[in-house]
Amino acid sequence: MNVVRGVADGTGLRVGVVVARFNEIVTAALLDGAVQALAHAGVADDDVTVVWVPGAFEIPTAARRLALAQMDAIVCLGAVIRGETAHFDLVATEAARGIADVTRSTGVPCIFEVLATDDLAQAQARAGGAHGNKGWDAALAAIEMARVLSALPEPVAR
Ligand code: INI
Repeated sequence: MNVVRGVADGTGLRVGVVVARFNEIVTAALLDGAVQALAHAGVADDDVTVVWVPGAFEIPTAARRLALAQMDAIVCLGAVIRGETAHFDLVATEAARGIADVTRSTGVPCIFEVLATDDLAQAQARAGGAHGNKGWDAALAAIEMARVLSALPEPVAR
């Protein structure tokens, strides 16, 4: 039996982080967590590229560009908070759909950490509060997926 499991070693990996400015009080905290986790896992500072975009809706566009620029993994960070505008659902849905599309179409792992919460307190609880820092978790997931993919056989044309 062959079992593939990603190790939490980021040495030599190139990781992109796309972060939305909207609700920056939350997303900056997610970014802090992600950057700390990448360093903790051995990703070199020079191998991390952080890209700020206006809002969660714009994350997939920048993620695609980074994926095509030979990053090993992309961490996507945003915070969509219900009640701030009527298009909460549209922004949250399109961010999720767009990120999923980038990861599947490019084969580069794009980790989805766009919080979708009812209020600011719920978001802050997940960005360095009572529920930990989801940015940290997302960065470790990015490393794990990069390692899993690099351990799998190369695809063959069928
Ligand atoms: N963008 C977010 O990242 N979070 C939100 O909560 C949000 N709300 O609620 O509107 C939001 N909107 C902006 C959107 O992501 C785009 O930047 C904007 O529509 C321009 O395309």
